[in-house]
Amino acid sequence: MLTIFSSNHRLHHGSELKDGAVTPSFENPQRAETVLARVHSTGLGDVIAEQSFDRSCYVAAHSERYVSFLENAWAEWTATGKTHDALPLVWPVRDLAIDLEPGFIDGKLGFYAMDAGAPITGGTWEAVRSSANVALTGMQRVIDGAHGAFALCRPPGHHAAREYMGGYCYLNNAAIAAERCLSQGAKRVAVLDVDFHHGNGTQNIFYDRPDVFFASIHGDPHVSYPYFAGYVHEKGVGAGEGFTANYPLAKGTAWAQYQGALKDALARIVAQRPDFLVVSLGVDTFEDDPISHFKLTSEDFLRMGAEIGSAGIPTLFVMEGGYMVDEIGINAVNTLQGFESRT
Ligand code: Q9C
Ligand code: ZN
Repeated sequence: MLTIFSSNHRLHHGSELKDGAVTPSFENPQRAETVLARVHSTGLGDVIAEQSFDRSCYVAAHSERYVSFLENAWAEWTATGKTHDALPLVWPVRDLAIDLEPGFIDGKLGFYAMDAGAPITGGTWEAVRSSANVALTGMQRVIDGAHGAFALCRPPGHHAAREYMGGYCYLNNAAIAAERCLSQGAKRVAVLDVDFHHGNGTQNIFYDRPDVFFASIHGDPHVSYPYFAGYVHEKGVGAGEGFTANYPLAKGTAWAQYQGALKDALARIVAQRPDFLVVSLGVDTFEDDPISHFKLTSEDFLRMGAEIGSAGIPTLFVMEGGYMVDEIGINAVNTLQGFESRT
């Protein structure tokens, strides 16, 4: 299987507000390097660099003003004399003004963020743009006839919604890839999100649409980040009603319970007869992940990949989360090898 990788990911390494303290982000450059090393050591296939794509590819999944914010945030932040990573401090919740973009960077950061987990540094935009281009390059290969490809994206994307960042995510790489399929003539696309955390951003982008079916298997939001999305009753709205499926699972979920949700999600995806499948591949469902609490083993990722492969749909895998850096490469590549074993 072909892998797409950009060394520009190294330009982004920030801090997050976690447990009441600002600390180096769990989402660090070593993650992508560990996965890349495993791609090489297992002989998974060729590794190529990303191509560049027009800005309009990002605006297909995000608002114009949000993309402009991402492009300009660091310059606006440093123009005020600040030198640390930019993190938001105030958010427009419930009855506050949610439609008026503030004119000053401190306000914009809260306006365009769901949490203080997506820092903006001097290299963030370049890394984020390259990560989206990695997904677009991989998607184009699949559109052009490859049965599978692996977009080794970093930063990840699935918490980024049409108009906000959060949870280490800025541009929604999986959603941008799905939009690419549609702009290239596909009629229907499915996105399967197997990251431990609910893919709230992807759900947000496609919630009112029937052309992109979205399924997410994740820690129950009653007790797990992102807390405010991912419940079973969230099924889409308007023309998109019935085109979102959520599978919240309990703390401690192991393969036996996970497999049932995965089979159900894949059966629903196959029933849509999508032209392409995008998999948001987070491996933070691993038993030793430091910020999650499912109990999948490294062998379970082979099984997960095989289940996905049995759907028989041309598939782009997009790297999302996974924070146990010693094992992230094994678990990600096991999923891809499991997929290939069924194709
Ligand atoms: N104690 C992804 O996996 N922090 N993002 C949660 C819980 C946010 C994860 C802290 C986790 C975001 C792409
Ligand atoms: Zn995650």
